[in-house]
Amino acid sequence: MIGHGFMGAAHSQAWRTAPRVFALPSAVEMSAIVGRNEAAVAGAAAAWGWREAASDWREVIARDDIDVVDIVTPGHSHAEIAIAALQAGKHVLCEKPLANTVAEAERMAEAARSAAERRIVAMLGFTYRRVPALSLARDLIAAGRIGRIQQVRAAYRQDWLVDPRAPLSWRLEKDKAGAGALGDIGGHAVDLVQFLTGQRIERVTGVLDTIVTERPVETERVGIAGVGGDEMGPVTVDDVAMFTARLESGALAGFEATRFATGRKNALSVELSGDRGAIAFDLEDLNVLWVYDRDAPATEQGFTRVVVTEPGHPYLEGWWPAGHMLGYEHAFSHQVKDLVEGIASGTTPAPSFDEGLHVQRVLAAVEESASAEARWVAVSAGTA
Ligand code: SOE
Repeated sequence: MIGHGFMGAAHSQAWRTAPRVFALPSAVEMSAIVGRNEAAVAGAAAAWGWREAASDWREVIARDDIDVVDIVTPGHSHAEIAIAALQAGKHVLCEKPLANTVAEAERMAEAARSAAERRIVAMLGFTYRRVPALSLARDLIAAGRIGRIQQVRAAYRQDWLVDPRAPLSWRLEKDKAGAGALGDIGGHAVDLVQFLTGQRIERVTGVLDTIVTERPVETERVGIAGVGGDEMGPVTVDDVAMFTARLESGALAGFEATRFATGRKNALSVELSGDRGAIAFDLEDLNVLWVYDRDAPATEQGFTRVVVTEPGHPYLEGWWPAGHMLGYEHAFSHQVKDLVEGIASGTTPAPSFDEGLHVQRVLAAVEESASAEARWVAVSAGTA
């Protein structure tokens, strides 16, 4: 594993747990975790169960006893590490976003395509696809249960930046994060809509906003928000992104990504309206899927609350007896399960780097639209 922040913890827990919960085709050994801060990476290795801590990722990926490289660093280093690892013949799991720019993402996708010819797997960590309720939603939609999708609403709302004194952590620096709410959480919403509908986004129009333009420079990294001092620095990314998109089918989707939704902690919500029914989900209630069936009798119309905790539901076979809930961390174990199975069979589990590249292109198109002055159309006063 390269990196040892919040995502390092989430992925480490999954590497430890998945082999205990699911019957995997290969054994998992947590060999080495890599970071530049020697004391911090040694602490992470001890806390999360990695056999050794190391400081040079190039040395580690060159080793014969390493088969898989899991990249959990900020986006600006993904391309260099992932391409080097694939070229060294290692399977790669890369945390989202695939990269910070379309150019980097294109090079990564190319490296993944050529690695696939050698049965080397490159998987991207849009982990929410593996929340059981969302996997179930995808299955229902693919089976035609809501018919032709005519409209989609997707939002990822958090509020950890509402406080103007919240420090300037790396997620607010364009050179490290690539984009703000748009790239960090808007990318999840884009991936999810494309995953659920099975359709790509073809066109977008959007606006971006930075509500707090200066923040205290981070003095200590703690969690995602960090700790700030007296020195101030500029915020170089968006706080809020709102955009509309056309899917391949022509259906319209509305998106919002924000860290300023006061009171919303981790609310990734999606609602898909079809001509036979509808499906709705909110990550803040992640064991539940709302399903609406237009064919139900008129006297029984309404969204049905499906509790996704039964052994027949996706990924539930490995966990608790029927009716027992899962949380945020479980989807990471599902990701490890699918990755290890993919490696054993020589097939890349979705999402592939190509899918990540398309998400990157969507985000870049939103940025381009947001920077084009022509997008604003004044509403004329009129007389009627
Ligand atoms: C912070 O916005 C964050 O941790 C994202 O970086 C993750 O991708 C998301 O899963 C939760 O929120």
